[in-house]
Amino acid sequence: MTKPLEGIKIIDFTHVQAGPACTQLLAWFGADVIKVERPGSGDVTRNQLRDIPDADALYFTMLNSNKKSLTLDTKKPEGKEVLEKLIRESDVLVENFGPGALDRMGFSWERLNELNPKMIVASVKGFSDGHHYDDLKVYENVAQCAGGAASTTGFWDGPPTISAAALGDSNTGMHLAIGILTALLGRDKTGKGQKVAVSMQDSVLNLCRVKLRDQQRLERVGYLEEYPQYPHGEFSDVVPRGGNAGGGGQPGWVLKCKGWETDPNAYIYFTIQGHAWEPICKALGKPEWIDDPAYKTAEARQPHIFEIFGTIEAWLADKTKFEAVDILRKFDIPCAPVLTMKELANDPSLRASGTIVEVPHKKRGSYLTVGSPIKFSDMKPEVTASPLLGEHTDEVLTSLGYSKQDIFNLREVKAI
Ligand code: CAO
Repeated sequence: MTKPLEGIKIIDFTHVQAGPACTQLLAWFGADVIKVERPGSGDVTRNQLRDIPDADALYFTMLNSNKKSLTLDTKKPEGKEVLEKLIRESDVLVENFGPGALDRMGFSWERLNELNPKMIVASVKGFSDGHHYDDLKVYENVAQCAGGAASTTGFWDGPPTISAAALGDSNTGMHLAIGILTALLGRDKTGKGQKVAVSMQDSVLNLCRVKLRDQQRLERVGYLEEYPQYPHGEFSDVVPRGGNAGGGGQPGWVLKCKGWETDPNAYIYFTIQGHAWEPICKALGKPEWIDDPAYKTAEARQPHIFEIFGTIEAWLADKTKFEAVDILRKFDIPCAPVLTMKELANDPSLRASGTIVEVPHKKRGSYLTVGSPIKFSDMKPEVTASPLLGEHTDEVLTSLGYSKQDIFNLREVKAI
C-alpha cells in the first residue's frame, strides 16, 4: 500500500518530545524520516528513565518509531558537509533546539534557504519569535504555565496544576505537523519552501481557547455560571480553577462509584446535558424530578448541582464504574469510566483499532506504544520499531554517494 507522504524526505533534527512527536506522525504516513543524532549519545531520551539497562528507554522508542537514525556531529566541518548534502536532497528539516542553536551551528534560515530554496524548515520553540521571552528554553510544564493551562487547571483552593496530557510537547508537535503539510501543499503551488514556526506557548493557548472566552465573559458579567463558584462562591477578575466542572454549557463532575474507598480510579465522569434531563431522571429512578420546578431547568438545577451529584453518587454506590456506564449509555447520557493506563493498555478495542500497538524491538523485545490516532479508509499506518543509535548511518551516507572509504574517514574523525 503506498502511503501519501512516500517520497517526502525529512531531516529530523529533533529531540525530547515536541519535535519527535511531529516527525513520528509524518513517518507513519510514509515520509522518509532521517533522525540526525549526536555520535555516541544521540537523543537524550534514549537514556532517560531507562527500565532495561543498555536498551533505549521507552521515552525514546515511543516517540521515534518508523524513523532512520544517522549519527552526525554537525559542529565538525566534515559533519556540516554531510548535512549540507542531505539538505540539498530533502523536502523538510524539522528542529526543536534551544533558541539560536541552529544559527550557531551555521544553519540559519537564510543559509538553509540558499542551500535548498524548496525546503521547508519547521521549528518548535518555547515562545514565538520576537516574544519578550523568546530566549528561554522550555519544557512541557513551563509551556503549560505560560500558555494558560496551569492557572485554569486544578481546584480553586489548591495551586495551579499541570495536566498529565502533553499539551506543551506532543500538542505542539501536532500543530507543527499541520504547518508542515500546509507548507508542502503551498510548495506544490509556488515551488518555494518556507519557514514554519510553532511555539509551545501558542499551542497550549490554542487549546485553552475556551478559557479566554471565559475571561471575556467574566469581565462583562462578573460571574461564570458553569463554574462551581457559582452562585454561592466569589469570583475575582481572572478565570478561576474549576476543578472537574464541565467546560461548556453542560455541568459535569467526576463521581464516586463502588469501591472508591480503596480504588483511586473507581469513578465515572457524568454529564448533565440540558435536553437529557428526562432520561437522566429515569436512569436514576427519580421520575419526580422531571417536572419539579427546582430541577426542571438548567438554571433551577445550578444552585444545588452538588446536591444532585450527591444523589447520583448514592445511586452509583453499588455499581462499578463499568456497570454504571453500561446502564447510563442506554439512556444516551454522555459519560465514561475513569480509565487507568493499565486498563487502556489492555483494552481490546484499542488493540483492534491500532491505537495501542505492540512493537517488536531489536534490543528491548516488544513494547507497547500509542499508534496513529488518525484513521484513514485507504491506509493503515503501521508502527515499526525506533532505530538504534546510528543504525542507518552507513545506509544514508551511501545513498548520498559516500564510498566505504569516505565513511571510514568520517568515522576516524568522529564526525559520525
Ligand atoms: N552534533 C553536534 N551538536 C549538536 C547536535 C549534533 N548532531 N545536535 C545538537 N547539537 C548541539 C546544538 O548545536 C546545541 O549546541 P549549542 O547550544 O552549543 O549551540 C546543543 O547541542 C543543544 O542545545 P539545546 O539548547 O537544544 O539543548 P538543551 O538540552 O540545553 O535544551 C530544550 C533542551 C528542550 C530545553 C531546548 O532544546 C529547547 O528549549 N527547545 C525548544 C523548545 C522545545 O522543543 N522544548 C520541548 C522539548 S520536549 O519536552
